[in-house]
Amino acid sequence: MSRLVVVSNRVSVPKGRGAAGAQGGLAVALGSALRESRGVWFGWSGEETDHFTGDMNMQRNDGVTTATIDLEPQDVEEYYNGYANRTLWPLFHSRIDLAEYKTDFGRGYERVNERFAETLFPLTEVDDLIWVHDYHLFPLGERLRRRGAKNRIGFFLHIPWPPRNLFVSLPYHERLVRTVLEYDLIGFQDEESLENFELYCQKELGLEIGEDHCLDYEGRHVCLRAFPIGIDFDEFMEGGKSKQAKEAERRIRESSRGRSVIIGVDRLDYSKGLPERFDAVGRFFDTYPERVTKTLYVQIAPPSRQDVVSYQRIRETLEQKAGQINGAQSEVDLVPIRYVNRGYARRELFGFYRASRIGLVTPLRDGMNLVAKEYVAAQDPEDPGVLVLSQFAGAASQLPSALIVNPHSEESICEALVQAQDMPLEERKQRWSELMESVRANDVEFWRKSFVEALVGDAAQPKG
Ligand code: ADQ
Repeated sequence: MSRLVVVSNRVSVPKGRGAAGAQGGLAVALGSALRESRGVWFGWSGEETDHFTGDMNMQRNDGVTTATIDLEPQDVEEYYNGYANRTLWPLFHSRIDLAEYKTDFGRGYERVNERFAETLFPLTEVDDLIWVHDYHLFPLGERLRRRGAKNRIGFFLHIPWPPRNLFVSLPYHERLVRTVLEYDLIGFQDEESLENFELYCQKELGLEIGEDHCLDYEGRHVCLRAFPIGIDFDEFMEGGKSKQAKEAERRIRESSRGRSVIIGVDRLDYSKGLPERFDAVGRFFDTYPERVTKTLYVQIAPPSRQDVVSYQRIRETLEQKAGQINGAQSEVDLVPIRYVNRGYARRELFGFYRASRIGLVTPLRDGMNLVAKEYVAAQDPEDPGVLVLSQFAGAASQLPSALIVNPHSEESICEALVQAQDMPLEERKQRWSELMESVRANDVEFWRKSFVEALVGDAAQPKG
């Protein structure tokens, strides 16, 4: 078994299965694979240093080695806040109106990827499998190759790959894609992203791609595939049995006093469609005044990326909208929207989801969206709630039994809310069991195994 080397922007220290859960699902999923292969997880510590030295902080926790580096303030500004979060994130979520194309950002991005390569390369061994994650690190594979890495190197993109006509607005787009083609395996969340990438390669670079989604590029065999990510199903379900989960469920049930609860759980990010969702809920209350006293909308949205102006703006917008709707609809003893700016442990989320009749997930663009899958997994099989899901989340193609909506359309969301509130038990059970089957089968372990097997498996094929 080859050793697995995982690289991502940030490293979260895996604590092992069953550990109380502030850690991400990815940490749990990759943690077991890293443990089994005595692997290493490499990335930025999240800390800053005056002068980059390339010194690594190596730690071993529960059988997993993590290696992290500190970055200079200018790196963080240009690479992380800049190119990653102000250029690529908006562009890849089809928000070119928010994408900033600044030369300094591009330079910082290249510099940090070089720093990653410079420190990581001496750590690697010839037969390590290297798995690079996400848009922060597109050029890393190429940087490692330049230093002589002959390893199998895979890349997985957690966010959507944008349509070609938007992507070409990125200065030096061709250079970026050519660096991506240095990986042996490139994974996307869904078929649409895969198609967008393929179309770009065919039309802009004149490359031929086989029916097996592989191509020969500069003497190497490169494969492209969709690997839809899932939740850590077993861990999530185990957490659902905890005291924390039960207590969280009780809090919502008791305080909602029989009202039908709609829940939204999102990072505070413009890609998640929150202002549009608030408007749709406002319209729902305006259109169906008799439902106001029977409904409670709980939106949990912890702030993220606070250093970026567009994130500060969206926060203000939402505070305003929540205030307006509550101002118009509240009674002295009733407030229809609870808008909460903090995160909760996954176990508590389980309880919140379970107490809610409707899971409202309406991103304008989303690579996958794991909240949709968590909502399904948390339901009571005897009395399950209804998932209302945006057609623009990667999860939509995996969860067609949800009520699929257009997140830009207030009517579409409103109608789905009415349909969900009025849905008979039999239909709810039928839809839920179809959704649950997909969530269970396509869990994060399946995702990880499929990717790693494809990365190893393709090695058996003759090159170029
Ligand atoms: P995110 O944009 O962060 O991830 P998402 O998949 O919805 O989006 O959430 C990831 C995790 O964060 C979920 O497990 C969820 O429980 C947790 N989370 C979200 N809001 C929370 C809150 N308010 N409190 C506590 N926890 C919260 C990116 C891509 C997604 C893709 C994932 C994984 O943007 O499309 O699904 O990576 O690949």
